[in-house]
Amino acid sequence: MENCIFCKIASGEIPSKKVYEDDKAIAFYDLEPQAPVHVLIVPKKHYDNVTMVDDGALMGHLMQVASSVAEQLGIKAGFRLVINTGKDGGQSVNHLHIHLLGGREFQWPPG
Ligand code: DGP
Repeated sequence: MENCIFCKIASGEIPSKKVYEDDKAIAFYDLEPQAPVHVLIVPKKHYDNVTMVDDGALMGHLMQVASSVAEQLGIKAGFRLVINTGKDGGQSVNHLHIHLLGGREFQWPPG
């Protein structure tokens, strides 16, 4: 997808602080961290958002990657996974991504 920042990060055209990569997904630190640990798990294939995904196995894989990155980064007390979707969901980058947030206690309900 032309002019998609996460496609460019996935292809290596734009550098990122990578914590995990395989043939389907990449995980890297968020540029604007909202918690002591804030990583984005991103499929290499472009989907505008979660409503566009037609591949349940890929979604399952992304969740497994998120869980194993949490373990890799030592977030033992718990973590939060977030998929912002659309305008009201607060999505600012239109390439599906899962936020992995940890290293502090979170509130509920979210803001
Ligand atoms: P969202 O608002 O859910 O679409 O989250 C997008 C996140 O992406 C936001 O937390 C900031 C992060 N972000 C935007 N541009 C870049 C970038 O170029 N590099 C990295 N590492 N993160 C980015």
